[in-house]
Amino acid sequence: MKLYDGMRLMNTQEALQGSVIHHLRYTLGRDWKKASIRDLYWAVSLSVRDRLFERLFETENRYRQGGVKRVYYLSMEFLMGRALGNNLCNLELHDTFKTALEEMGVDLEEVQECTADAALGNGGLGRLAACFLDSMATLGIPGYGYGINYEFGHFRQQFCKGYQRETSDNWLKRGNPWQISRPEEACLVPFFGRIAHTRDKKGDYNPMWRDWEMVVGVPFDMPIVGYGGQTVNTLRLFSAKSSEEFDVEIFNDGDYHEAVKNKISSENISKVLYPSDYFHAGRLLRLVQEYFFVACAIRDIAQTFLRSFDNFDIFPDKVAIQLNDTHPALAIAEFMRYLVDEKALPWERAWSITERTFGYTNHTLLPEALEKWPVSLMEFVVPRHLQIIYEINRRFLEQITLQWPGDEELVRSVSLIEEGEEKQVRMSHLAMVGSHSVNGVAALHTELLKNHLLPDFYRLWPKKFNNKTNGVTPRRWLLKANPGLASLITEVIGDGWIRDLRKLKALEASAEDSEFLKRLMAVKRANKERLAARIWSDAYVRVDPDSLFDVHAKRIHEYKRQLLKALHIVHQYLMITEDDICPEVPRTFVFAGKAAPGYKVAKQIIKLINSIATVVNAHPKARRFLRVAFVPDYRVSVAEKIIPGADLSEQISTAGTEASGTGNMKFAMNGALTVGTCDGANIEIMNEVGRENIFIFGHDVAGIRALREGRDYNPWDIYENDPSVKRILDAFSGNLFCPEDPGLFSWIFEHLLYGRDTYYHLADLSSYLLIQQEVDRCFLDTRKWAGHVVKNIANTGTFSSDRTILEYARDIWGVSPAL
Ligand code: 26W
Repeated sequence: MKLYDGMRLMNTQEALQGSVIHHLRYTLGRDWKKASIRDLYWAVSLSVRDRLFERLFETENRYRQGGVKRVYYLSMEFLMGRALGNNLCNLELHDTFKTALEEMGVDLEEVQECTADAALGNGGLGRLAACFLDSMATLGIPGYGYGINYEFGHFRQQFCKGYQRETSDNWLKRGNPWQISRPEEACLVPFFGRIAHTRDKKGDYNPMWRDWEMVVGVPFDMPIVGYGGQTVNTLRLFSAKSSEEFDVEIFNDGDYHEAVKNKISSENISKVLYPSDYFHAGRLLRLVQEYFFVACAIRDIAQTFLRSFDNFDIFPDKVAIQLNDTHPALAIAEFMRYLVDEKALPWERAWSITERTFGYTNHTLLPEALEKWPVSLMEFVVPRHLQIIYEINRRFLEQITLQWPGDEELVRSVSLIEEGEEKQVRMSHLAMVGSHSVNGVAALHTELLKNHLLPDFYRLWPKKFNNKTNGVTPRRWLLKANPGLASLITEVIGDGWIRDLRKLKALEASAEDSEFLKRLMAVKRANKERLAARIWSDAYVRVDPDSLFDVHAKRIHEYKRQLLKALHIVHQYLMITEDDICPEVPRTFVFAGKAAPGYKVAKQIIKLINSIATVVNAHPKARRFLRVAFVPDYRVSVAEKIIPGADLSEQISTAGTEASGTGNMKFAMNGALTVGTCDGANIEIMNEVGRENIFIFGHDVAGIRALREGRDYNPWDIYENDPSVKRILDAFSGNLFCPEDPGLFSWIFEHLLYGRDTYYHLADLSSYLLIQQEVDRCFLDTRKWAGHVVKNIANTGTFSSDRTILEYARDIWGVSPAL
């Protein structure tokens, strides 16, 4: 026994080479001489995985022996990206492996490039979850991700005549060396059925959930290694499989059921990630997914707890569950059902345990993103949970009425059930009532939550509300994505920043050091060359690395205002072609991002940008100063290439709409200057780097509110009074960018002028154009620009997800590192 426990794999070059050959021959059955690049990827990954498992067992022993409190991060999305490079980086084995493979004639970079991203998320929310897993493992916090093992991840994006085309992402087609299935820990999840209103022996009401159908949830574990390799946590993703019973005809009860018959078969549950964020469509399969996932998670969490403890009263001392938005909020009802129905706990005790266990994070203020489920749909899918939600609500409203007798308006506004033609369950209310903590993801966002989105709840429980400004992991977003910058930083201030990003502050001492600034800009230049090559291979646009790389990369949404960026480009183009004014600073405008397949305006914006690119890039004069490139299929691995090569980071959402943003942090950390509105974490970035090192423009939240409430936003005035605005908009109605398809973009003219522009593009346009002139002036003075770059990098320390996680651990979870 002792011998096995002490077993250690060697990390010398020879040992690594031996391990790769061993896996090629004996795990994969491949002859070394005939191995394909994919075979090599597998062999290398399995060799790395062996090393992870050693630490995984060690970590689990440490946690069990310590009887530690565990954190479960429940999220419908985990945008992990590629695993191999990140694991090598965190194990500090990258260089050894690289040389070991080089000696064998294998290029590690090429091996990594041949693999798909794990794209189990849409954008910010999913990537935040991935950064959090990295930070928890790095800090030695016993934290587990729980989610769905979608067979198809986020769709792949292609452009066809400038329009977005979606193709499916069959990322598991060739297997996945990083996933270990655990069929022995599969769990059974009941769905559908009805409630029998029975009584127990004492005559008390004792409802029974009957005639349900079972689905099996099979866990797949992905090891998550922290930097330095001491801790390996896991991300547990569930796949749905049918149970024998499930195939029985079940939808035979009325028209509604008939209509959805065959639509849901158990394998479909984990088939595909819903690709639309910020829009709650209320689809049956989505509700089924949400329930399936939380039911698996709760069973699993309870099982783990019961392996070490037997008294549920200490559950909140041993378990914290964090809800990543409302998508997993049914976990609250499921946990209550588990405690009351399966463990026979009295309601009050169960409720107190539940409340002390859960925390809820809100990630968006947009009303169309807020989840509400029709009561009828819930009754169909999870009848027992609906009953429990009603009981939670009854008790909650009773308490409200006691405290504020007669305040009907308050009762209606905080109720978990929205009355109306179709009664709906408000998932954010369920999440808030069932949690001891509610947090926003940036200071401004939390203030808006408290005072505008949820003022009644804030009045009820001011202490529940708290802010946790987002962060990003410096391991993936600096050390791995930008090795040139990382080694320069390490050379100057040592490598302490990798674990403690605030140490970057020490770089400020070099802000005046010409030699350092030169080297810094040489790193940027090399990254821009790499990016230029990528833009050529992926977007077929030749760009000049000496030009200013101006980047807008994120999901396409009206509130993020890609359209405002487009207006700026059109303005520049018209100045060159009509006024004969040539910009002093040539620019390369880079766009990247996907539109939800059903979001028509967002898809039109993509087409518009591609059309602008076609016209601008072909114009003999304009192309000397401007290039426009839309890089297709934005994903984690592409972000890792784009962000280090950016000079300018566009964070131009309408004030009060972007909860936080995390791309803004990644760009600043990688030495891009930000042009941004007073929105989300931009404000905190400004406070950290200093007002003089960032380009802030446009209306702030109060200004936007005044426009909205005062009804004095008249875009026509702006159009009539500002000739450059008029000219830009006329270009859209005049078919300048769609000569072959007249009228294609006239909607933009109408959209922005006829009062349907809820994101106030024209209100911010003039200050946006002005600040861009300031950007140009600054860029011309290379030394000054470089100084700003240093100030940015040096002051992004607070935006490490390590800081964020330590705050969650301290304020919400009550856990500490178990090292
Ligand atoms: C129901 C469909 C749906 C799916 C996803 C609605 C809403 C979402 C997410 C909450 C949207 C999202 O990703 N929000 C982003 O979360 C990031 C991490 O906190 C923030 O940085 C972004 O500002 C926020 O838009």
